[in-house]
Amino acid sequence: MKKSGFVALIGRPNVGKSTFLNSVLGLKVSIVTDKPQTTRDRISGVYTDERGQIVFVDSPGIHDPKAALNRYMVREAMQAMEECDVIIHMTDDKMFRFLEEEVLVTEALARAKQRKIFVINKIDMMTVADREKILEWILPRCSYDKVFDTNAVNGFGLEDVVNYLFQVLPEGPLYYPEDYVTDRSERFLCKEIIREKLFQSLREEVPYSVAVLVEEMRDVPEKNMVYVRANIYVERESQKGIVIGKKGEHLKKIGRLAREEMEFLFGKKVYLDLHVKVEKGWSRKEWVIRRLGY
Ligand SMILES: Nc1nc2c(ncn2[C@@H]2O[C@H](COP(=O)(O)OP(=O)(O)OP(=O)(O)O)[C@@H](O)[C@H]2O)c(=O)[nH]1
Ligand SMILES: [Mg+2]
Repeated sequence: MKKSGFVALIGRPNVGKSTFLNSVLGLKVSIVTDKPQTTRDRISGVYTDERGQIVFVDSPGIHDPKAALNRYMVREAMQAMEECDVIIHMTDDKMFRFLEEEVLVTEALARAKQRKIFVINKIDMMTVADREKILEWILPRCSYDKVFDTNAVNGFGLEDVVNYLFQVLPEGPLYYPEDYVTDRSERFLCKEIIREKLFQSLREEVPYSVAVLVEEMRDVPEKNMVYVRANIYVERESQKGIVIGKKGEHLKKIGRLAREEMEFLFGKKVYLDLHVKVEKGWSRKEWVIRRLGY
């Protein structure tokens, strides 16, 4: 009999949840940037070996949601937590700087009945004393079955987490085929790749005003190529100018970076057709975020 189950990655924004998922899988399924609130949706990443299958569910960082988009993000995180067998609560070296968000995470965790493990990520950024301070604060507030130290970038500690999960998960079926890595479609991955390049290169409020929708995606067999047409939505006319850049240079750069990554993903040439549109104040409107896929 094999082991299997669902494991939710929960934490404040920017602690390294998506990096952790990609590192465990050895494959990028969830986008990563140096900015908080990068991930907006739940994304499953499926890890399979001879012991069984772990379905990791990456989730948006928990924060105080003000706009409609942010409420959607936090709902996604809460749902990931409800539907899992084990919760990984991840934190990082900036915990005390963003303590209000950490409190939101621990409050949500206190309501969850599942087995919880605490992962102190970015251990490379901490002293032994920093680590102790984190544990002193967290342990009286929440009960964990186990604590792990990790560096999600270089992979330190990840194997220990996976080994432990296989110990505690129940016997069960493989939920997905053995070669399956994510529940998300190629269309979704394309939209996220474009959003990652935008998120990485834009500043201040602009990344948070960006949404991407893939309008068309089709194979062009005679050219052994994939054609992708996507719209980039921003909230204001001035942001459209920023995304396009002087003489279109910025949009061209985004397009090149995204196309290269899609070509790697699909193993063939990609023609990427990008358009920028203004959808006034979209992130604050419940009905518009739904139209944009949230
Ligand atoms: N030094 C160091 N940096 C890390 C580590 N893990 C992740 N990072 C960096 O932390 C930043 C945030 O990583 P993400 O994986 O996007 O974080 P996240 O928790 O998914 O963030 P949200 O999606 O915004 O909630 C990136 O710049 C990563 O390269 C680590 O162990 N050590
Ligand atoms: Mg993330």
